[in-house]
Amino acid sequence: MEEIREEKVLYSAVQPSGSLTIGNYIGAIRNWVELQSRFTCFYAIADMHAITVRQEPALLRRRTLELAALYIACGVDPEKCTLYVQSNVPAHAELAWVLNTVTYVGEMERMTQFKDKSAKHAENVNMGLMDYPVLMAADILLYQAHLVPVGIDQRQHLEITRDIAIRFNNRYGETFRVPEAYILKEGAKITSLQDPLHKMSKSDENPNASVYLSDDKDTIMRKFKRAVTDSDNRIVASEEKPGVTNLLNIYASFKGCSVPEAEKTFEGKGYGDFKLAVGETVADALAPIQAEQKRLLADKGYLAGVLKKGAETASYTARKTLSKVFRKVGFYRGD
Ligand code: ATP
Ligand code: LTN
Repeated sequence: MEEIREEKVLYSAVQPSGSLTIGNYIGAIRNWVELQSRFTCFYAIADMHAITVRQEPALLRRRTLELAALYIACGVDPEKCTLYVQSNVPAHAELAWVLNTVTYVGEMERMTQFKDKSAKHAENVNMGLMDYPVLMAADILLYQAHLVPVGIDQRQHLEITRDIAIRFNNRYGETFRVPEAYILKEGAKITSLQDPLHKMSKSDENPNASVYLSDDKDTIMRKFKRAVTDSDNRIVASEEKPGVTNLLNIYASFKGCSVPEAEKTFEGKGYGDFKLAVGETVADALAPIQAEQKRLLADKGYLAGVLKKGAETASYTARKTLSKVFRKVGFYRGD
């Protein structure tokens, strides 16, 4: 264990584009907490990515701070990792510009997320939306990251990041580490409570489909009570029972037990009791996180200090890579 520590660099980010769901928590942030004591971690709030779809400026600013508080409330420790806001480190935009020149328009047009978001925001298919993966590549490559913990939906962006890094290295000489996606199997996909064949998503239009980390106990209980299951009353995980399986996954994730252990707990019980227990478990787990987030948000000075220090640390590492890049491509540096 000791050997791995400090050696490998890990990078990840979430956009401050809406309230996070328990899917984001189980699939992403909770893992960050575990990984921060094993690796050198950079965790960012990707506000520059967020503006690729329209955002209300005041709301974006508020959500950025709320997300910082939420990371910390979930256990991300600013003493153990570098926590910062993407737009506070100008090197991201600077590197993205250079990387644009080794990326092809055709590649960007083929990205699944670009196609999905273009369809969803047909009135605003802006250059930033298309350039999203290049900015993400810049995020990761600036820190010479070995590993990028993300959910399965981000795999294609990681592939293009690797392609861009390899292409730049071939053209200009060894500059970037080629990163790898780090996708954990457990909890990689929490599904919608209303349509358990699809992923739970923070931008789902049906509020009953997702449990938000900010939901109060009554709301959580109501959403689980209405969760789609099936007509036979057995509480077992199987492919034919996606709704029940998802609830068992959620329960096991929050209780810290295995799915077979969860099945045992509910042997002989009905769906009513089961849903009640899942709701109680989630609400009990979220209550201290919510309280801590609220406490942190009341201390704006502390949060500002954490983010300032994070941006300074991140800038230091990012600048080193950026100087190397500028030298390699032939930018005049005055020496
Ligand atoms: P949107 O609905 O706007 O597409 P999202 O809920 O999919 O957002 P992202 O901001 O794209 O969330 O993702 C943040 C992180 O959370 C990513 O690493 C992503 O893979 C992970 N994640 C998102 N939803 C789930 C889910 N249902 N189960 C597991 N992990 C998830
Ligand atoms: N695209 C990611 C957020 C993101 C990210 C990153 C993730 C921006 N930059 C760098 C990993 C590494 C998302 O929407 N989940």
